[in-house]
Amino acid sequence: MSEAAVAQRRPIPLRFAFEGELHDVTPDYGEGHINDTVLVRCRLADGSLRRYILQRVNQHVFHEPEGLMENIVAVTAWLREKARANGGDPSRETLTVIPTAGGANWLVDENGEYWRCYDFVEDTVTLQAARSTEDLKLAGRAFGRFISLLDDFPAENLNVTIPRFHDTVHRYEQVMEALAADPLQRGPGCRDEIAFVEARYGDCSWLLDRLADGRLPLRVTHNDTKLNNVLFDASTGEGVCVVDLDTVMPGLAAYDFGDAVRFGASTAAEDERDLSRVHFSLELFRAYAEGFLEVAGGVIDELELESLAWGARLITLTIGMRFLADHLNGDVYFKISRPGHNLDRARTQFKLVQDIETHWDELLAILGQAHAASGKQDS
Ligand code: ADP
Ligand code: GN1
Ligand code: MG
Repeated sequence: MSEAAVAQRRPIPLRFAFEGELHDVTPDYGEGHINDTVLVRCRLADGSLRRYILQRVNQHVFHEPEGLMENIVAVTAWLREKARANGGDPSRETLTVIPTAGGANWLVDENGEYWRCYDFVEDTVTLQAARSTEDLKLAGRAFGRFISLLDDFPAENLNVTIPRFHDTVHRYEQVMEALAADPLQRGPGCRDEIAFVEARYGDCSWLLDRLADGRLPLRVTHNDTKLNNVLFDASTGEGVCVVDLDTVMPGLAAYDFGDAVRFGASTAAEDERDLSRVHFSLELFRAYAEGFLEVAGGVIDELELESLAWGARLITLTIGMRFLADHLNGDVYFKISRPGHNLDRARTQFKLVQDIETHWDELLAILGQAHAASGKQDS
């Protein structure tokens, strides 16, 4: 057998240029809904253990994994350079791609699966929910910094990894298509949710209309700004590293802001079944807005500020509609761990949308105050 053929049969972790000897692997690491994440530990010569994150790209979700990996390599190189220029620590402030033994940035196995590996950012914690308003403020700073550092990144160099990802009109249409097909006859069990969505059709294009006529700027955005996609420094609490870069694409600030608050400002888990526990907390919203605008406020004008509230309203609706469509389609996109899981998730999102609508004027007022407090509002 040729050397290349032998290399192809080795277990995946042995095909990356890890330091030390492979010690063990832990599958199903973290709580993401999309990729398969494996924790790899290697024993170094001095006896200590070094950790890595190994991930298989979900090709049901990402149809062009090479374009996705090119984005990640380009964006992490950019952020590493910025960290260096700002006197920061490039090995902690962005992901570091670990090459394969052959020196490539990703690996395609014999089944056509794509694998990539990152250095584990040590002495950090991942939060599934905010422990305090301070956590949300720090998350806001981390994502605000992310957008700011990529402000001058040439967006046209990025591949679009999922077309129309946060296009609310498109997501609405997908619900209606799923309902029309209704392969598992789940439609009748979702009448209230469908009615909820239908009643909001008129809202769906608020952001896209303003992007189309140039009133809102297209930026490089993360597009998946859940709290658990930030690594917080275990001692200082600062949001040091933004992870999960698969959906970094041209987008709107409202997408990143909205996705972060729909998850972070909720008083309950995304899949909470008891809806009486699910509220959109204005206190948590304020904390995130303050952190985000403290860092990114300087590049945001009055309409973009208002768009952040629309981001909260529409991205929450959008993700609720994606959960609902996936429920109707038979749970083919998001990982589930119980029957009805995606419907439960859709319901929490719609409850949050309702809360956001009820408190709309307060949200706008908080954004205005946080922008003013950042001292960077347009004069
Ligand atoms: P998914 O797309 O499935 O959400 P993520 O890339 O977000 O996958 O990874 C899942 C979890 O793994 C994260 O929430 C985080 O806790 C952890 N993680 C990912 N990358 C790293 C890293 N480089 N260092 C430490 N932890 C990481
Ligand atoms: C997925 O990969 P993860 O778990 O961070 C999804 C997001 C949703 C989120 C809902 C590529 O994010 O868009 O908002 O689940 N990612 C993709 O929890 O679809
Ligand atoms: Mg994630």
